[in-house]
Amino acid sequence: MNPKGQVPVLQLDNHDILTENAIILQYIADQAAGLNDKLIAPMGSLQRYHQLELVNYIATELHKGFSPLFSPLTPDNYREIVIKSLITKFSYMENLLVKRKFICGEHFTIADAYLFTIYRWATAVNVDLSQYQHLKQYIEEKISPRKSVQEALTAEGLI
Ligand SMILES: N[C@@H](CCC(=O)N[C@@H](CS)C(=O)NCC(=O)O)C(=O)O
Repeated sequence: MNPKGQVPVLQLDNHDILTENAIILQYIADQAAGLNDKLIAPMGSLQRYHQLELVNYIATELHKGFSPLFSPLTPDNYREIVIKSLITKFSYMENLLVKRKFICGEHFTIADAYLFTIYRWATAVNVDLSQYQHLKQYIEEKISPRKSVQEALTAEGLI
């Protein structure tokens, strides 16, 4: 379905398809306007661009930072470099969460949904994030218990 041969891909009711995490997340948030106006800030507001800054950081620095760790072809010495770099990049999230309830501020946004997914990969590929206590607490107490998160994990066969 995705000419790029990647996930995610979202097929719309009119059969059009959307790709790229950061774009699909914005689309879903904009569709939910009226039901949940807090998933992303209004178009044109500075707050929206700050939220998208975080979504982009998660996409380009964290998400794609993991990619070499999923390949059996990655040499061990390069794997070590990648792990070190990822751990450093997660410190930015930890530092934000010292002062914030959620990654963009006071409420759940698309950036939290994305960060939760990427954080879970760390365990699978031996990236030890245990030093980041605020991040761990946020994941375990604020994100994981959400009904929609549990439903999504169940639907994906992950719990
Ligand atoms: N630029 C894409 C990257 C998505 C991506 O890296 N997807 C991975 C899975 S997490 C994938 O499909 N990898 C298979 C491949 O690249 O061949 C996005 O941001 O959505």
